[in-house]
Amino acid sequence: MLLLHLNDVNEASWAEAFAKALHPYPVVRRGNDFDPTDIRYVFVWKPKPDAFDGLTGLEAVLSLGAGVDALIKHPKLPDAPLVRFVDSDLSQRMSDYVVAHVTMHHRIYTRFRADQKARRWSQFYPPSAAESTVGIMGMGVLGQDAARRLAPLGFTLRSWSRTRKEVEGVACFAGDQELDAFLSGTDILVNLLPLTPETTGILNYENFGKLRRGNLQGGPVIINAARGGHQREADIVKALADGTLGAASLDVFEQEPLPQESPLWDIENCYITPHIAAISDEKSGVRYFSKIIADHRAGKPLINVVDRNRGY
Ligand code: NDP
Ligand code: OXD
Repeated sequence: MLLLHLNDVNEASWAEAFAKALHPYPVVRRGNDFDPTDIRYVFVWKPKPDAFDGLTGLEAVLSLGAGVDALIKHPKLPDAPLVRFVDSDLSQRMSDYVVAHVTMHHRIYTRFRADQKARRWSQFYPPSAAESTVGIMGMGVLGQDAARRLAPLGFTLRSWSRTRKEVEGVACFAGDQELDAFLSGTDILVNLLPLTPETTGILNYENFGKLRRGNLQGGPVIINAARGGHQREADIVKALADGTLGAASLDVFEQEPLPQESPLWDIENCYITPHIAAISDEKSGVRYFSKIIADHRAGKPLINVVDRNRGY
């Protein structure tokens, strides 16, 4: 039996779609009449403290989110394997966000917008895409997809991950010892890391100061579409004010929703979106997790299982 436990999304709609896709396998929601020991799979998003109570027969926890940092911290998370969302639809959506913001900053939107507001005719030619380096932190499912979609646009690409990658057309850096070298050649920094103790606060003033200067007019840029815990917002405010950063695109925040009193709201060269870079689409999610359940019932191994020791 599959139990849905979703908060802040339309659980009823997901349940209906799962029931259709998995029929005749039973699908239930909180409040339905069922024996918790019969639940083999629980599909969760923002689980409440009692989400896993009584689920003694669980075979897997299924995460609506690709990022599992919050789920891993759930005090009662059972010992069952944890499967996260990995899907081409999600990757496409994230790459849409990344490409939009990279190209916007590459063409120095902030400067020309300010010129327009001031009715100032001031010609300046941005460097070509090939003369601009995009550095992707986190070269997993989403980072690699972003690289694949930025490459045909002509950008010079580099990446940073825990273990070394070999990707054609991308200069691949790996490990803490190569972080500074990675940053020193980056004009536009895209963060697609998972949030772990090692990556918490990595978008900080010291690291901003290590990015390449002089290539992108106005200063280097950061784009954070991963987690708010990666960024030190006070450092971003300072760096945007003193020119250490030319601009920032932020989809995620230390506290969400971003508090009304946050100074980030009023900063001209800070581009805020409310954690919408990539949604786990219902149709794709139901297709993905239904196949995982069906395959697992048929004796096949689970895929995209989170390594709890690594934290992602
Ligand atoms: P993956 O697990 O596929 O990739 C993670 C990448 O980060 C890997 O390349 C990994 O290295 C690297 N990494 C992890 N720890 C370190 C470290 N300490 N130092 C250097 N590199 C490290 O994740 P996804 O690509 O699927 O997703 C990334 C994140 O995007 C999610 O965790 C989530 O937080 C966020 N997200 C945000 C959304 C939004 O709407 N804003 C939507 C979906 C996801 P290695 O390859 O060596 O293991
Ligand atoms: C995710 C997210 O991790 O939406 O999937 O942030």
